[in-house]
Amino acid sequence: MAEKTLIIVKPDGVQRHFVGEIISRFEKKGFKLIAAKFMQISEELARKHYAVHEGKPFFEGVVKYISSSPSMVMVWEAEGVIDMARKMMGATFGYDAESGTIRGDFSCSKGYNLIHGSDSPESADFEIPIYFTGEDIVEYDLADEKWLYGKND
Ligand code: IDP
Ligand code: MG
Repeated sequence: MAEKTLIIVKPDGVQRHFVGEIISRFEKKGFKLIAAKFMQISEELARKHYAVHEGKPFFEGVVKYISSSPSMVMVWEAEGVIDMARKMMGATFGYDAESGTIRGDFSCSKGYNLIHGSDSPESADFEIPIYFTGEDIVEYDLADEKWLYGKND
């Protein structure tokens, strides 16, 4: 089974109408969507998700931001998806992120940066079960997998 990552279109991404744009970029890249839930993340789940940042100056702010309005929460799968998705997202702050990345193209804010993506396999293993049960994850084959990965013989 290929690697999985948790991707969230954050409240500013939903409010600014970027759900389709972001899904489209990952689809075109060739990632496989295996779970999705449109939901307002509770303060409790936000605290759990960002527990690694507890005690940092921005912790309360990011908890408030992420629970302030609905988000599109998803799991995407591909070989090497975690690093590829992070590259496609760009650097954490919109004003630092390179053009061509999601944050670089559409965000110029510090805290409000449109999207979350797991930063390591360990983070993905911790984050995915916060939002999804095993039953929510849909395993299936993409018809073009052999073309995507060049395993055509
Ligand atoms: P990442 O989302 O690129 O992995 P992290 O350092 O894990 O960045 O921070 C988690 C989230 O917390 C960021 O995406 C951003 O929304 C928010 N954040 C991080 N640092 C700051 C800050 O210095 N000020 C305001 N918000 C911040
Ligand atoms: Mg992070």
